[in-house]
Amino acid sequence: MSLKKVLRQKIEAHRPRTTRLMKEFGKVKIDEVTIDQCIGGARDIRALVTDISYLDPQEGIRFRGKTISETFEMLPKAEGSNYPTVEAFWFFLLTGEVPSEEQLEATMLEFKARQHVPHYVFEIIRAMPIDTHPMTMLSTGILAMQKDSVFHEFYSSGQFNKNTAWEYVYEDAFDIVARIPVLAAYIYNLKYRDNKQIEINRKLDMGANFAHMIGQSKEYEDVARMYFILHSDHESGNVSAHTTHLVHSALSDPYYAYSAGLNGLAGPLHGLANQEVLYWTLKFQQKYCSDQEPTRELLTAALWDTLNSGQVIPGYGHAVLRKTDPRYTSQREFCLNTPGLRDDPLFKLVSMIYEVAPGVLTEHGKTKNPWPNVDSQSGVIQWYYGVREFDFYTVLFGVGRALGCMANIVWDRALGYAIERPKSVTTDMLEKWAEQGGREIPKA
Ligand code: CMX
Repeated sequence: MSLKKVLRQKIEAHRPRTTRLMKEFGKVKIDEVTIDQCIGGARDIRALVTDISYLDPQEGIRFRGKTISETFEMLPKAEGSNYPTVEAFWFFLLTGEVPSEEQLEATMLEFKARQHVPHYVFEIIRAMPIDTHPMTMLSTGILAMQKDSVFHEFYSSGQFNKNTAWEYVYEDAFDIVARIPVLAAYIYNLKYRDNKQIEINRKLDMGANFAHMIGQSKEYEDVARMYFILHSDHESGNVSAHTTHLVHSALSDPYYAYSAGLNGLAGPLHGLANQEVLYWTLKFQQKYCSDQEPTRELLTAALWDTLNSGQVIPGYGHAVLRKTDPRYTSQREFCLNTPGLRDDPLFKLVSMIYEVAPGVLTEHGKTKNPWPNVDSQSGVIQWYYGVREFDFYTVLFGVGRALGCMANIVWDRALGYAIERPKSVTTDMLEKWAEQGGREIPKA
C-alpha cells in the first residue's frame, strides 16, 4: 500500500478520536495560565496537539513514541550504512509505521519525482546580493515556489472540501521536503563554491544526494542522513514548528507556512544557535589557543566574559528540556565512533566546554537548564567534514526541520485544526487580577 493510502487509513481511524474529544470532553480542563506564563513566552502551557513527536523534559524527544536510538535502530538502513534513509523516516513520521521494502522503494521514487526545483527559483536567488544570509535565500526560495501550491489552487477552485483538504497539503508538503535539499545545495554552491552547481544523482537517496550535490565525500552521506533526521521535529511549540502551524492554520498553503517557519528558525535563540556556537568556539580558539592548549580555566574565564557582557552561551539551555539533549548525545556518539573526528581539536574543545559550561551556567544561576542542546555539537561535525561556512548550518537545520513541520501540517489539515487565535489581555487587566489574587473565571 502506498504512503498516501497508509496515511489515509491512519487519518480515517484517527478522526473519530479528535471529534469525540471535542464533542464529549471539550470543556475538561488540562491546564491553567499564570501571569509569568502570559508575559514569559507561554512556557509550559498545554495548548497544542501533535502526535508526530513528544518532548519529555528529562528524556528528550520521541518521534512517534520512539527514542532517537530506537528510531535509528528500527528503520530500514541506507545501502552500506548504519543510518536509515530520510525517505524511510518521512514515511514513519507521517504514518507511525516502518515502511516495508516495497513501500520504501515507492517512497524513494516519489522523492526523486518531486525533487525538481523550477529554474525561476534559482534565478530569483541569483538576483539576491551574494552576501545575503543563506537562510534568507532558503526562505525566499520556498516562498517563490508558492505559485506551484496545489493546496492554494484547490482552495481557489471553489471546490474546497475540509475532508479532502489534507490531500492537497500532502502534495505540497511532499514537494517541499523533496525540493528543499536541492534548493539548499544550490545556495551552498552559489555562495561558497563559485556557483559550481552539481546535477542531482537520481540513483542516490536523499541524504546521499545532498552530500553529492554539495561536492562532499561518501563519508558525509551519513552525516546528512543523521543531521536531517535529528533536526526534523521537536513537538509543536518551538518557534519554527509553531510558526508553520500558525501560518497554515489560516489556510495559508505549505509554502507560505514553511517560509515563515524558516524565518523563525533563523533567530539566534533558535536554529541560528548552531552557527553562533561555532563562531564562539573559533573565536575562543583564536584568542586563547594560538600558542597554548585550551584549559578548563581559560574556558571558564571565556564563558564568564560572554555572560558578563550580557550574551547567552549559545548551544546551552532549553525552553522544555532539563537534561542534556539526546540529539546532542547522539551526535557526540557519532563523533566518538568516527576515527579522526574523535581526535579532532575542535571536537575536543567542544567536549571540554561540555565539562565546564553546565557548572558556570549553574553558578550564574539564571537558566533553568544548564545542559547542552542540539546546536552545541552539530557544527563541529560539519566543520570536520569541510562544511566550514558556518552561516550555512541553520540551512541544514531547515532542511531537516521541513520533515517535521510538513508532517505536522498534513495532520493539522486532516484533523481540521482551527485557525489559531489565543486571547490577549492588557497590563491593566493583569495588575487588577494580580491584586485580587486571580481572574474570576465566568462560569461556562
Ligand atoms: N546562556 C546564558 N543565559 C541563559 C542561557 C544561556 N545559554 N539560557 C537561558 N539563559 C537565561 C535566559 O536568557 C533568561 O534570562 P533573563 O531572565 O535575564 O531573561 C534566564 O536564563 C531564564 O531562561 P530559561 O527559562 O532557562 O530559558 P528560556 O526558556 O527563556 O530560553 C533558550 C530557552 C534556548 C532560548 C535559552 O536557553 C537560550 O537563549 N540558549 C542559548 C541559545 C540556544 O542555544 N538556542 C538554541 C535552542 C535549541 C534550538 O531551538 O535550536
